[in-house]
Amino acid sequence: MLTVFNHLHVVHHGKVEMFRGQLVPCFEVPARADYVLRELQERGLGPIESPIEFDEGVLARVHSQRYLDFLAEAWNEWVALDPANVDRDAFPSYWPIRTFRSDVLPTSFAARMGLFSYDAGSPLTSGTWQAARAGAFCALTAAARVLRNERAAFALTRPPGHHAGADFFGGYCFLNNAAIAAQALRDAGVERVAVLDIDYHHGNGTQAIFYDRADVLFTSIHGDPHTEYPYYLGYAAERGTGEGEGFNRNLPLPRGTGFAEWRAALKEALRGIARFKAGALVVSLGLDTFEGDPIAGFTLATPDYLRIGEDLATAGLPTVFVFEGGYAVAEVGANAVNVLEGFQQQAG
Ligand code: Q9C
Ligand code: ZN
Repeated sequence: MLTVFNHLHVVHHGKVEMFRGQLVPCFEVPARADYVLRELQERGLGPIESPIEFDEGVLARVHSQRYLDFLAEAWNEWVALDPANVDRDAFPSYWPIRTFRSDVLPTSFAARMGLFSYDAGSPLTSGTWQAARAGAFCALTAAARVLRNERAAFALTRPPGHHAGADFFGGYCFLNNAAIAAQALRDAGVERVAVLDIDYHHGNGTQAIFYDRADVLFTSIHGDPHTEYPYYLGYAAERGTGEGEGFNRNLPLPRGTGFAEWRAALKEALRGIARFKAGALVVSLGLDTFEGDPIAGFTLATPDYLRIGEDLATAGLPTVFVFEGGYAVAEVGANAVNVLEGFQQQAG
């Protein structure tokens, strides 16, 4: 399988995130992508290419312009507040929740930081914009290759994307790579695109982006948000709105779920995708469903990921895989590549 690797991922390198009142070392670290790259090379899964450049306007197909403008300048503004900030990750301190205004764009950087985010766990760093922008291009390159008749392609990038909405970051995500790839497939003429999110955490950003649309089916299998991040979205009753009603599908599973139950949910998700008659599939490939993941609660084992890849291939669709979460760093390579190899063997 073809991999498109965002070598600029490394310039997004958070030091700490807020957890239970303390700043703790980041879980979302550059080594994650490097382990996957090494495993791809060792197992000779296929060619590894670099992203091509796109016009930045393509990002505005999914994200609001004022959010993109904020992200592009955020680090400079953070350092302008205090030169000593150059050695500190940027975090929000204020959020405009219910009854506050979000139509006014404050001059204050701190106020805009909160307007465009929803948690204190997602450090913005000196290289965040460069890495995220190149990551979006990485996903777009993978989509372009699939449009040119590659059966599947893997966008290996970080920071991840599926928690980022049209105008907010959170959950370690800044630009929604999977949504950007799905929109590119639509814009190239694929009439119906399915996005299947198998990260442990609900893909709230992707859901929000496509919630009122019938041309992109969003399906997510994830930890029950009653107890799991992102808590405020991801419930089974969320089915889409307006024209999009019936084109959003959440399959939450309790913390502790093992592979048998998880795989039954995957098969249910794939039945829905088959009914939708998609022309292409985008997989948000999170590996934090692994039993050894430090921040998640399912119990999938490394060989299970081969079965996942095989099941995904049975959809018979041109497929773009986009790397998302997975924080058991030493095992994330084997788990990711197992999905891709299982897919490749089944697809033939
Ligand atoms: N101290 C993705 O998997 N909260 N994002 C974790 C751990 C945020 C996960 C708390 C989890 C976000 C892409
Ligand atoms: Zn996750």
